[in-house]
Amino acid sequence: MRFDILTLFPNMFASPLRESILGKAIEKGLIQIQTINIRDFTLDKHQVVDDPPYGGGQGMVMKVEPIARAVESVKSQNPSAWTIYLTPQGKPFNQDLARRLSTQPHFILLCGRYEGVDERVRDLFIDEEISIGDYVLTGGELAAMVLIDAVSRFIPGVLGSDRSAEEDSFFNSLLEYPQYTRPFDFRGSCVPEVLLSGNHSAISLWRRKEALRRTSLRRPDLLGKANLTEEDKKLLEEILQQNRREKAGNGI
Ligand code: 4FN
Repeated sequence: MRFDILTLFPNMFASPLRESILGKAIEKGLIQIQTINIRDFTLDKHQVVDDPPYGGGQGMVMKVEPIARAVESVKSQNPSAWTIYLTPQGKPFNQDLARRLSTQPHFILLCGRYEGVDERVRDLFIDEEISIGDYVLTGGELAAMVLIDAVSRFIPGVLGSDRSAEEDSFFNSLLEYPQYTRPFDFRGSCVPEVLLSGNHSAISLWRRKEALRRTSLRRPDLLGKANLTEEDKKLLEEILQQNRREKAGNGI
């Protein structure tokens, strides 16, 4: 899988994408990441990439011509590269979208700066607009890195050979269960006994219940998407009953 990143700040991408798992994936040739400086595609002496907006108003807008030439330079090598603009106006990024994108071999990722791009960039060059969340950023670069990280995990071989992005699919739609490692007793705070029991089915059941408990408490919206088994529904009922008892015990 190949990512061509169109940005005014190519140096931002150097370290974050070359450390750890993604760094290994690049070494193995599983992913290729190239940054393209939009400024290199200007034709004027001062290499101007921004201009004030028609109609007035605050800030600057990214000019269409340098972006057009940068996109076309990639497309001349591969006309079917999928071009994504990272923007707060895009469809919300999530794990389902990351999985769907992971079937594409080649992306062009356009990162905005200032007040964003001239609208004609969208009309003429963008296949899909994606947002990583509802907050104000200074640019689309960090959003592009989030997308690359989440999508690359789905490529076979990027995660260790003993691990795939879908392997944890039984748990993928839920928040994670609590994890512990040594020591058993840290300042009087101990590891739940079931995890030391060696009883694997009891451990699985405990983990499933804790994952369901956390999800129902912190992100009940995620339970709607999870395909819950009859066993899960029983566990959730136990959790709700437990919560009710605790409330009654505390309040009265
Ligand atoms: N952001 C909002 C409303 C209006 C503007 C912004 C904003 C960077 C070029 C876009 C932000 C968030 C998630 C790209 C935000 C993303 C960006 C993203 C992004 C500079 C113009 C800008 C209502 C969401 C708070 C700045 C809301 N995912 N403008 O952040 O690129 O990809």
